[in-house]
Amino acid sequence: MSRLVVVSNRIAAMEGKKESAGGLAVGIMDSLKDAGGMWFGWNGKISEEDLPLEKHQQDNITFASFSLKQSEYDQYYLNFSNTVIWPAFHYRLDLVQYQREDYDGYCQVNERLAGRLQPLVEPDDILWIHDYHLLPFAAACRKLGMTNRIGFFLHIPFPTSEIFNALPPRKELLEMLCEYDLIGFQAETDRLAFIENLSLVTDVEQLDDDRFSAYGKSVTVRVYPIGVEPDSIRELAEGALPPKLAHLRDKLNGKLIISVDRLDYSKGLPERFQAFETLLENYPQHRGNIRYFQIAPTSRGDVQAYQDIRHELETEAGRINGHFSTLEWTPLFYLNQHYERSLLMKIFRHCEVGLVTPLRDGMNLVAKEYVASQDPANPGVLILSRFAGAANELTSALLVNPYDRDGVAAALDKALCMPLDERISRYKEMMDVITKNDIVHWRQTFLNDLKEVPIQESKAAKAS
Ligand code: GDG
Repeated sequence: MSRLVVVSNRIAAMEGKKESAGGLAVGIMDSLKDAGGMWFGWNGKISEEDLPLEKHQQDNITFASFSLKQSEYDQYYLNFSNTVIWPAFHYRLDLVQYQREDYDGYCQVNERLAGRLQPLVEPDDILWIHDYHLLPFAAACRKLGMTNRIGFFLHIPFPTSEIFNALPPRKELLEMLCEYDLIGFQAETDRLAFIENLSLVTDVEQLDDDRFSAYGKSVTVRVYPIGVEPDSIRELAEGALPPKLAHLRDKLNGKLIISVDRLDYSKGLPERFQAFETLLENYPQHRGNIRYFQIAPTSRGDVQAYQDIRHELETEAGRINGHFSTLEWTPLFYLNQHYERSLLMKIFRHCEVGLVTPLRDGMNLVAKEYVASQDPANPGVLILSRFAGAANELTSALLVNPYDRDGVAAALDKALCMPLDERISRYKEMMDVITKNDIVHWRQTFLNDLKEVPIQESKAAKAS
């Protein structure tokens, strides 16, 4: 039986701590447990020596991880992945800093990783590659003569041509992507953008509804909206709040608004803080009666744009609290810390409003986690950016434009005042989708498709 080989930039540190791992890591682990196989990725270490792969075995899964040299980390991870692709794919061309040598380094790391993986892979293994760090990975494998089925899932948006055209290696990137047998996107808009971009740089023939031929290769392109694990989230959320938080909750005697995001400029945090300020200005009846918790653990702290946004938020939080706080009341708690997953889910359940307003987001799992954490008899209200992939499914959320601070403030007021029957009916509609399109559905549909999509003729010929 063919094994599954998952390749992602980082390997999740699982080792038995299932309850603290995020849904995506659990979803991938479960796929690996089903088929047996290997998870291959960076171990987070930097070393100038060519160290052997670090390997360990957990049941039927091998974890194989590599270290990076400082120059590889800089060019592949910091610069090309996180200062070119991430901002561009989130429509922030103003933050892109492109240098040809970073792109070369990015491709070389992909090639080196493919070379290290090759001896560990059997010809009938199925490879599932994750995310924007590894766009060229299949092309690197093909160069080595690997004919395995290789699928790719992009967790972030794929931009339209106005943006993608600005990337100097756009043609190379598209051609390399065509080396995958199956490409999965979060949303139909991403899928269409990929096909549009491809059609602009080369001749594309549509072979089937979702199968295309370009550059003499054929690739199937489908949408797989990623989901969460609603049962396990509900279990985590149902436990009691730790005493200190419960005390804080009881003391306020009002309603809580919660946001949880990696500290990232794509998540729209400054705009959200301003919308909250507009709420306090335009709807003074809420002053003293609500509190907004923003949890935002630091992420990619060695990229300048992430340091900038951190400073901006600290200033904004101080300014808003300075303006509106009283001796008895502080409106905004900004917590630049990482919390245990089980605690986060409990916090979600105790907050009347989930405020999720990214400027762009492939999906946004927090939106789904917030809903899945709620008490069905007394659920909170989700306010969701229409620019998150999740907005395609969670149409019963209060959908907002995150750039419109008056609109978001009005949605906050509506959410804070929403009657129970409306909250329940919106919650039920969203839970139906979250339950149907859960993480198990996501991984199973992707992997079943990957096993079944036609492979390329040239590869089939080589394999026979
Ligand atoms: C990328 C795409 C896509 C956050 N703070 C803490 C914490 N988290 C967890 C959340 C959630 C995850 O991190 C964040 O997932 P998101 O989907 O919201 O966003 P990205 O990290 O940008 O993820 C995104 C996703 O990939 C999956 O395809 O949805 O669009 O950008 O699970 O709960 N977890 C813990 N402590 C924290 O302080 N334990």
